[in-house]
Amino acid sequence: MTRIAARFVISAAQPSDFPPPTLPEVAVVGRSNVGKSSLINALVGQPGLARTSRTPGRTRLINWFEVDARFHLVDLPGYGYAEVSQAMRDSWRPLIEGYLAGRASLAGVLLLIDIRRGAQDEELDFAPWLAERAMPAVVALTKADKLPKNKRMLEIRRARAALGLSRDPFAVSTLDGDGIAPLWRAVVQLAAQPRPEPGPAR
Ligand SMILES: Nc1nc2c(ncn2[C@@H]2O[C@H](COP(=O)(O)OP(=O)(O)O)[C@@H](O)[C@H]2O)c(=O)[nH]1
Ligand SMILES: [Mg+2]
Repeated sequence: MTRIAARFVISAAQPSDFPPPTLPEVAVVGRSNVGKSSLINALVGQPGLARTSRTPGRTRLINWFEVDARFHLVDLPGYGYAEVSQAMRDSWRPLIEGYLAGRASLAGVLLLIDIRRGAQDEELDFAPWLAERAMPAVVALTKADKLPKNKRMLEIRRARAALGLSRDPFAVSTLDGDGIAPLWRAVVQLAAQPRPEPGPAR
């Protein structure tokens, strides 16, 4: 595999800090601790690029990474972590939803779901929200190494049915690298595909 040149661009806590929408973006979305940062590192092959954490709910910032000077991977703060205060969740929601709804350069979303938990309320709400906005999305089930291969297949089918996907979600593991290469190809495709109706510039 050719080496991918990825670098950290900027962190933002509010829209006024977002970088200019110069490159197409793929936003990585999912519950806190689902493996967003680990997956970004695995996809670009740079272990220390995005900060991973054993303490769920720590990231409150949106982090931009530039990939091969062609597109941005965007690490969004995780939702749905119970031990985070209501006030903090109230401040996250407008940031994340504002980003997703208004970012002109957003080419698509990579939605991550822990393979052992499957799609829950947040994902079941989020999938139609994306569909209503005609937002291209790729779904990946993370931490596949936690399940034997036959159980993975079952969870792939279950998530596909629950979310009404037109194709199987990817099953990936950053631990053993399973599924990373095919997911990477899908992410690159997502980034290369212009959106039919871009929203207002932000
Ligand atoms: N077993 C396993 N653990 C993982 C995998 N990916 C991430 N983790 C672990 O899950 C925890 C949360 O990962 P992180 O990437 O920080 O999640 P984020 O909060 O969604 O960004 C860390 O302890 C990771 O080491 C995986 O594929 N397999
Ligand atoms: Mg993270």
